[in-house]
Amino acid sequence: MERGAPSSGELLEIAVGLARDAAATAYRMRAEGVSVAATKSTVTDVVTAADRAVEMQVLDALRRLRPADAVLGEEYGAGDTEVGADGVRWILDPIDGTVNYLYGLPHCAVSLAAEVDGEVVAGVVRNVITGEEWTATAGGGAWRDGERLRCSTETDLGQALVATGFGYDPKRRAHQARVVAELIPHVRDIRRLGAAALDLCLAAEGRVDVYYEKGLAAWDQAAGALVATEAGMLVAGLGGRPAGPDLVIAAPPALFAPLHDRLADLDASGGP
Ligand code: LIP
Repeated sequence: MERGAPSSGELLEIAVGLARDAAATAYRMRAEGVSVAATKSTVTDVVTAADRAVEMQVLDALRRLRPADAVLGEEYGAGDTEVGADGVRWILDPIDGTVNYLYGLPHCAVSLAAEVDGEVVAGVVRNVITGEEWTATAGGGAWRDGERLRCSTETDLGQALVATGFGYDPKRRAHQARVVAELIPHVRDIRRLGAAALDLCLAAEGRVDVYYEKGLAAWDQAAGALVATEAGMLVAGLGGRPAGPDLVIAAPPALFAPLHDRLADLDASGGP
């Protein structure tokens, strides 16, 4: 960590404060009524006024608190190669699970991670509706509401509850559905909850055993992946690659290889 960079604890404190304010704004705007402001990659890839308002709120606050830092946000981007003077970049998903938010399903969250010199060192995921809050720092463990988290101890893939998701592109969805159809006879069951950041946090505390998904952006998984890792999970892609848009796999050590190999056989990182 470069001299002058704040500690991961200091970055987490900033992240938690901003995430709580952001979640409060998203909650209020939901109560006031929410509608689709625009669509992005496909007609089902929606953005609401709340996604934009929350991102602007966090961006403005970071510009006040840490003007030299870079911010990569889902809605306004910011040129993801820029980092600030002391190597800090923030990675923000203002509302992960936007479709759930639109439909009023209580599985949507503000996700904010702090990266120093390319390594995510602090992260918070706050459920907008339930108020549940997961936090982690690199080497400092994963926590929810003051309780230290440990992932599932399941060792049999056949008994594993698997969370996963589908993209917005119909061709990709068809490929992902084929993978799920082939996988489902070999696991306990599948859960499609609709927000990667929360899915990773639920996996971190064993409310599902494993999670995988193709097509995630950095903002979908940065904070949740740190929470999962600090709870004892292995979080990676296929073939020794890091977790990324090709595939994110999060599993306890005993389940990582069997899940990895099954997903590799099913070409889970392939398709459109
Ligand atoms: C969502 C992810 C989810 C995925 C959805 C979507 P968004 O992010 O969190 O895991 O299955 O297709 O990408 O669009 O709500 O920020």
